[in-house]
Amino acid sequence: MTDETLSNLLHENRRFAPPPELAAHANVTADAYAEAAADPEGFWERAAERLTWERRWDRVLDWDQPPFAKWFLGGTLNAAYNCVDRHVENGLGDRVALHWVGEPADDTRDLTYADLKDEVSRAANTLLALGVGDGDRVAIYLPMIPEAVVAMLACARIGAIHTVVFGGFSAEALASRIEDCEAKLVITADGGYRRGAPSSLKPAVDDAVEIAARAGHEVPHVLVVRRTGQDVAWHERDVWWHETVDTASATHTPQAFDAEHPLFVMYTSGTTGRPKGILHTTGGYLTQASWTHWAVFDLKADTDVYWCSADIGWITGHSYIVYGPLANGVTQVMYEGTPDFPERGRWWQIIAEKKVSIFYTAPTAIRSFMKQGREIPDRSDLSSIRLLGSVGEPINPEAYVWYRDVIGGGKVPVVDTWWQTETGAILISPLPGVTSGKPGSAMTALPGIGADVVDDAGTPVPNGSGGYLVLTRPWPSMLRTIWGDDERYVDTYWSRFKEQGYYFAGDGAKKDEDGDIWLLGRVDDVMNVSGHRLSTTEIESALVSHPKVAEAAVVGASDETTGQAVVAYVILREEAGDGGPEVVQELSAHVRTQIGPIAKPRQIMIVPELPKTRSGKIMRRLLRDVAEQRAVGDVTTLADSAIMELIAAGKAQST
Ligand code: 6R9
Repeated sequence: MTDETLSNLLHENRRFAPPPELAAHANVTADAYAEAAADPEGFWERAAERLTWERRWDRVLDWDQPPFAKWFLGGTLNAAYNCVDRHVENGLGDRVALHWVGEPADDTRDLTYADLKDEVSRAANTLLALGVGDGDRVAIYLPMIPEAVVAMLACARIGAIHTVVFGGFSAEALASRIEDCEAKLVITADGGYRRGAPSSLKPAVDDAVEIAARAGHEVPHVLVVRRTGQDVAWHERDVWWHETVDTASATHTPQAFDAEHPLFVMYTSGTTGRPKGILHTTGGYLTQASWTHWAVFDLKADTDVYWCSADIGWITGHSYIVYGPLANGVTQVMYEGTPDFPERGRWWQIIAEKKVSIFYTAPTAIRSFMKQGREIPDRSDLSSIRLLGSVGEPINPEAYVWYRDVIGGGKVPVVDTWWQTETGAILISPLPGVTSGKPGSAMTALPGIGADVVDDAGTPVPNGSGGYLVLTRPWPSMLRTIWGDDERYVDTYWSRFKEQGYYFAGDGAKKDEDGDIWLLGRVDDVMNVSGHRLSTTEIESALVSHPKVAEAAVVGASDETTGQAVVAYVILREEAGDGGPEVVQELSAHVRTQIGPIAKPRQIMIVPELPKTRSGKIMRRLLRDVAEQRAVGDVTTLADSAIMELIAAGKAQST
């Protein structure tokens, strides 16, 4: 990428210094950067000491055969013991681990760390009785209920490898994951609650197990939690959770496993082709998930109440609901439902009621709240909040400032955390007691992490320029491979900058004049308009900075004259009405003044919704299909597949 390419980005001069009180007591100070730079392995070794190991490692990092890393060689530990038992042994058994909030009003459950230890032990004994053991794979297809956490930890406790599949995925998607990792057990529920009504899960599992059987893979058992009480078909392979786990012994002695013992496989979609089973192992993953959770959120486990709104079927749920927070022994909120049920203020009511102090969510959620207006959160007392986090997509400066002002009372740090399923834990983020945050920037690599922005040839770009985000050093929670496909692992992540030995993240990024990093979206989201490279994020942020716009998605559609042309899909804020040709003109002019004439959209479409994956990422691929007047491609990973029909039927306004 050349300099002019992404040079327009964001005339953003706002800075938010850490609150002095927070900085004075921060878990991590500026010294950490220098310490880690001087000795990254020593730095991670100290982070690993925050965990309880049965046997200490002999060597921190084995990078003798890149890109296949081994961390904490010779060390042994049990992840579930670290997340549960050790807190009970340390006298914290009565501390609430999960304030679980069901979607139906008044359906709540509190589990202490002692409760969790009993539940996980019972579930571990049940899995063993079902013939699941060390190294076996278990697929988990559950709603956001405590049993999902228990099931994951029960696997970890006995050395079984879990693969959590988001409850909204289809039977086919579930089947392909079951087949790919040859799961020996599926853990599911009769159903879950979604917007006030029970929605079934078990029929999809029944279908998936049959699809897998036809492909030659038999699943011996399905363990079923009764959540909604709805009728389910029953097969010989099925067993009820309440008839097995609830009656099992609560005594189970965890065994220590090798630091490199596989902990889980998380499937993530590539740009094309089959989903990739990203493999994470035990010691390095738990070290970095727990250290980053403590450092980036400045966690005070004795007093904080933490809430991450992600689903457990997403990597964020793994690292920042299950492994990081529980390894750190904090009290957290876990919520089953959608943000707006039974009313739009549901999240804010939960924050007020549980006195949540640290809240972690995604830009897509923030933008949809912006759209509804601040009156809704303003009705709840959000004064308990002392830190906010964002993950999943670049956060537009306007969304950042709204989040900080409206949810954070204009005074709390916002940490914009960049990472991936593959990275296992946060790699680029402000440190809340150190960094003066810039709205829209994930700022700098955390201590112990090597990140850079390079050009096509792999040479670091100067400040003020854009290119590709790379990771220059191995890190403890890095993926170890793609399940069953080492070659695809090497090709996907390590071949683009082979010579330099860099990990290719697939994201475009820019270093600003201070050297701080701005993420610009996936590389395939970079457009080329008349030879100028433009990032979708940049134009989306310009649109979102207009007072009438709630959310925007931009794609590059092929264009006979310019190569690609900018096509924008815009959701208006409620007070802006339905829009009309004047609004479209106004938005077009706004982009022109914010970025320049080159970025002016060829077409702006006002739409009621945008197509998103379940983890909140906009599926620009589908919007590109509409923009290029093609039949819309595969919609199976959409959270709501009806949205594409709405968009196709929506008012298309050309500029
Ligand atoms: C954790 C997670 C990874 C991709 C990543 C990037 C985007 C995540 C971001 C961000 C800008 C951030 N992404 N966090 N982009 N700023 N703070 O989201 O994992 O589902 O694997 O997605 O998400 O494009 O490459 P995953």
